[in-house]
Amino acid sequence: MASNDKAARRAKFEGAWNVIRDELLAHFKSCGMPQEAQEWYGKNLDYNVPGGKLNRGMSVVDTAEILKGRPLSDGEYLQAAVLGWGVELLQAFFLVSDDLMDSSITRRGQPCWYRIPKIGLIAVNDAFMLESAIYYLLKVHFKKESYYVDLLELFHEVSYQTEMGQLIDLITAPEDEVDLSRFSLKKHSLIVIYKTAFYSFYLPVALAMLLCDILIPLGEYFQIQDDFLDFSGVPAQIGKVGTDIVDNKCSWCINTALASASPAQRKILDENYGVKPTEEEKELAKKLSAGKNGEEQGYLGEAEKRVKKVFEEIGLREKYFAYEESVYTQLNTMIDQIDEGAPGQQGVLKKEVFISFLGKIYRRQK
Ligand code: DMA
Ligand code: MG
Ligand code: MG
Ligand code: MG
Repeated sequence: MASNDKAARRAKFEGAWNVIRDELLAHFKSCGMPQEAQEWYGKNLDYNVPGGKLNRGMSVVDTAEILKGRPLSDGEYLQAAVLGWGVELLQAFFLVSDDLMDSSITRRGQPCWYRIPKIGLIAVNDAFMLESAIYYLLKVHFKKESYYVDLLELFHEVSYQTEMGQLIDLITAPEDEVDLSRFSLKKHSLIVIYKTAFYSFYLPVALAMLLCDILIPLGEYFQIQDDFLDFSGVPAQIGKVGTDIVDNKCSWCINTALASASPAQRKILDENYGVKPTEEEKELAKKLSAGKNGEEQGYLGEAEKRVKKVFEEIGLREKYFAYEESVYTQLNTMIDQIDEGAPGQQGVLKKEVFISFLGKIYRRQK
């Protein structure tokens, strides 16, 4: 990546911070907070959030683009940037408190926040407010998304892990009691994985995955296969008797059929979809299967047969095979666009993972 390109990406990400910062301050003001407090909160945000390298925050946006395989739309960019600045807010929350606990002097080339005159221990509450800002932003920008709870849980879990890491960091190294026998590389590894690795490397990529997961379209394809096999598969092959038609399920098959049914076919579907076999049909099925339970053998009632006939007339099988080939091509394109990074680089997404997932389900028969 050219360095000016990198600078432009950074400038764009910083531009999103201005929007996000204004949103936070406008909400704070709308709660009736006095002018003096608005200034305090504004200084807290400006001093502690945007001054770092921004690697963590920007990697949410970068990963989202890699996963999408194309530039993000304006709306997608803002959402990715909110998650990115969420990571930076989390980092700011940890750093303000870390500096207090470590009795540090400077951070990012300036005095630590708690050492600014009049701040002192109020920095504890300022740190809490940086953390809470994350959840305000998530609510505003993601409340309507299906993965909103996943985002909340991810931030909560990673925060908890980081706090565990900070605890073992602090109690392994009490400032007033040197005892090197407490140390070991194993202990060190545990400390650094918990206090740094989860929130710095795992969190940004995991957030981007929630935002635009290739595993979501893959999972969608998998379920459409399941719907189709419910109609087309025989019990000996799929290991179960399909019940979607009789159960009135909102399956890929009925919805695809409805999209191209003639009025006459539509009438048959309306009258027969979701209609259970009659008692006589069940009896007949039992007889035909010579005492065995007819339902387990997959004998069909007349209503279900009529639905299946319409599915065949509509060419559902051909439509399914066409869908399968097109989704397969699309998923392969998405996988191709995954940037694996330099060999040995940390935190990269290996194409192999997705190729193997797709290979496991492509053209599956059960
Ligand atoms: C940093 O550990 C961990 C968190 C969660 C901020 P540290 O105290 O070694 O960091 P620094 O050297 O930046 O104070
Ligand atoms: Mg420290
Ligand atoms: Mg520390
Ligand atoms: Mg350190």
